[in-house]
Amino acid sequence: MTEPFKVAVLMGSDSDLDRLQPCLDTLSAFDVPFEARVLSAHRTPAELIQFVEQAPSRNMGVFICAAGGAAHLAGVVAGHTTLPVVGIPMDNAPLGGLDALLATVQMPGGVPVATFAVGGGGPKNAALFAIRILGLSSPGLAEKLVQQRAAMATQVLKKDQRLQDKLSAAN
Ligand code: RP5
Repeated sequence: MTEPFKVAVLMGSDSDLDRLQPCLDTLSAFDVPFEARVLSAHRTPAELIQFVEQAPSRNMGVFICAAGGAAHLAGVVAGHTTLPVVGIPMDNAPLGGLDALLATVQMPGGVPVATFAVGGGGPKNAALFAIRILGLSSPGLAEKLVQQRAAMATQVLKKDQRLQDKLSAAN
């Protein structure tokens, strides 16, 4: 059996970790193996590049990069690999993440970074997007994604039913 691809989850600082937790939790919920590292494009550039260059030989399939402020992490990673790179801009003070969003999303042509939302569902969606990429070569993961969507729809329909019941009771 071939070894499943791993996801490399990089964060620019340990101060990003709490907000990134939904990303790690989602990968765990799908049983997707990952390595999470604190590596900074600015503070540890040599170690970052070494990690990126070794990633294919260590069976990494996708990078997820979370950084705030002058967020160059995802872009620098994308410049050193042909693997897919997913960026999560972190919502740091004082600019609330707009700085990181623009730094992550405004990549020059030829160096793509799939950029997700600041805050909210961004970290979770980044994980789900990475899982969708890996699902292309894993029927088991693709099936789990189908189940996840069905479970989400069931939850929403239950909420709708509760609303309808409440409205009927009020009239
Ligand atoms: C970025 O700088 C990190 O991703 C973090 O969001 C931000 C601040 O880092 P700390 O000063 O909290 O270590 O590189």
